[in-house]
Amino acid sequence: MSRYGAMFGPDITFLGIDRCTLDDPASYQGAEVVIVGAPFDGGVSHRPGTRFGPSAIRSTDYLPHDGSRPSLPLRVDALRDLRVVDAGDVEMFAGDIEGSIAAIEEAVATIAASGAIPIVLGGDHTIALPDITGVARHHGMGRISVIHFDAHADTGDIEFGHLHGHGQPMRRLLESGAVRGDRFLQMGLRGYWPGPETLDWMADQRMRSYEMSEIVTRGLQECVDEAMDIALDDCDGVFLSVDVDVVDPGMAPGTGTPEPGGLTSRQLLDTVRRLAFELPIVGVDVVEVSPPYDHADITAYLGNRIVLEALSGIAARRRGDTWQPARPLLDGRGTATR
Ligand SMILES: [Mn+2]
Repeated sequence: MSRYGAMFGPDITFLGIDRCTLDDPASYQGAEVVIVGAPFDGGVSHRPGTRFGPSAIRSTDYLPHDGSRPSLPLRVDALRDLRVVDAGDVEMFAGDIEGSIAAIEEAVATIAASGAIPIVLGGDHTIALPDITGVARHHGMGRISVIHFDAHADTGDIEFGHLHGHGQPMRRLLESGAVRGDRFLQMGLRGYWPGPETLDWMADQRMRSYEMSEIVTRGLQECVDEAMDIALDDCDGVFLSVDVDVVDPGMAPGTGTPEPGGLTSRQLLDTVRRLAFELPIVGVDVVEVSPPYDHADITAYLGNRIVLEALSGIAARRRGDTWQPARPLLDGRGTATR
């Protein structure tokens, strides 16, 4: 599995954590999480640029890249409490969609087989197919649920004459049996795609999709509670697929297919943290960060924080903490949260 090295940005690791090489199992032996970059934007239907996403997500921060990030709400330091390493970017030529899919699937399957949780930095959403397939190869076809944050359903069939692209991975995952339709949860859909035929197909699969109007009316918390119950029913793990365009373009402008009216960055970060804490996460991807369309690194910062919230949630869960979202950080009586 070749590395791009400094192809789409400097060859650095996520916030300064140790690096590993997937061809050298000793370099990630015992790791609990392995981060890998998928700098691929050959599947986009509109604006490209996500090949620069992994570099932006790894490096965009105003704090030193010192391999330490103490979380204020969870009081863990995930980059230290977890054994987390960065495998660099998988070589993925934008003009070779099938070769790229095969390459990232192999990388993710290798990480999952080692016992570590893969966190994949995209890249366009085409990679959800190999990301989730790679994890399912280890945990069992149909044995993992997916919680998918996105403005778009990504369940297209044939687009532009092709089976693969960033609008189709979720259909391919259901067709292959990697994921059960009735364990596929979508949050944040909105706008004007897909049409009735595709929605009928999704309904036939027993998918559960929370459109933004339902989320706003019922409240995000209630929808997430319900989604978690479904995800945990007769499944062994949960894959979290986060398309940054689930967030409103005002808070995530750097993306290829922006759709107005999304979640706030605050809502997404709180939810990712909670899901990573409460669920047995077996894999994560963060996709569709497109730095050429970003402004003031807003979207790159958000991508970096999504990864940190997932890591912090996983770290707190492994420490055996109890979920206490409303506890004070400092209570004014001389006590700090622990
Ligand atoms: Mn999307």
